[in-house]
Amino acid sequence: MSKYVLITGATSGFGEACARIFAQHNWNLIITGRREDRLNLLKSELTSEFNIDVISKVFDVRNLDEVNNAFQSLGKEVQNSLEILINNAGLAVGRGPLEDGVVDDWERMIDTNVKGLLYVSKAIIPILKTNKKGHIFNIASIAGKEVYPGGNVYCATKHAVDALSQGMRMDLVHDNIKVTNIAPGAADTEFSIVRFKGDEKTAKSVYEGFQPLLANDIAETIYFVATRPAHVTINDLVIMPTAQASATIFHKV
Ligand code: NDP
Ligand code: 8X3
Repeated sequence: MSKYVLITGATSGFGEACARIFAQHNWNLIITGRREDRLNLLKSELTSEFNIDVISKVFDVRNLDEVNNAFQSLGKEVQNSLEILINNAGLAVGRGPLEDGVVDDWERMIDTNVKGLLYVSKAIIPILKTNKKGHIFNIASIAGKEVYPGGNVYCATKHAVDALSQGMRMDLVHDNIKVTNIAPGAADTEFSIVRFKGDEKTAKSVYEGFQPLLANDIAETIYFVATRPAHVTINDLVIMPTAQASATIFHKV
């Protein structure tokens, strides 16, 4: 049976682009997210175009029971062929000084970016260990390498992802499981629309005056890393728009 890649947050942005690129290379997919309509559309498009198996699982990564139920129902054959987990589901909500922060925004970010990634990893790592090989990609951010004004809680969650990538690598080195931390700079996905709660004007302004990364830039990189020889692991990648030098320094025209 062909190999499976499991992608969380496949309904838009990096996750959807990863689904497309792995499908193009004949990988079977397990795609997840909360928006069932989008998962169904992607599933029917990729199944018919590439003649692959696409399993879609609708759940919220913040809900431990939903995460465990989703993966308990994976068949043995699928589990045996699962090679890659892309921990991508995540979000920023709000940007501003800590004292003005909305507690519910903080909880959404911490519960999704940190606890959700942990729940999914805990469910999937035993499968990879049984298979005696695997590759976990954790989508962190430049916000996991640097902190910027108003980024406080989001940056903290992405620093946590960076730390978890390092910790997983140590825990899994004896199990032939690769762990790659991916840290992108500004990428034009639905990220800013979500961050600014539907305020399209503010979201658009984030990407004005320079060429941001596109979702496919990240997907291509992940596919490249995933297809290195068995003895080669790329541990940690910072991927920036050419016009971005740091979390806060942009060349805008
Ligand atoms: P998008 O908003 O386009 O995609 C986010 C994905 O995460 C969606 O598929 C969404 O699915 C899923 N998701 C969010 N919350 C949950 C949840 N509670 N349960 C399940 N799925 C969830 O943004 P990006 O593609 O840009 O973001 C992907 C990752 O990349 C995130 O971790 C983000 O922090 C990170 N990142 C983004 C950068 C950028 O500039 N765009 C730069 C660096 C890192 P659904 O809503 O259907 O549940
Ligand atoms: C998303 C990029 O710069 O908003 O992680 O933190 S940034």
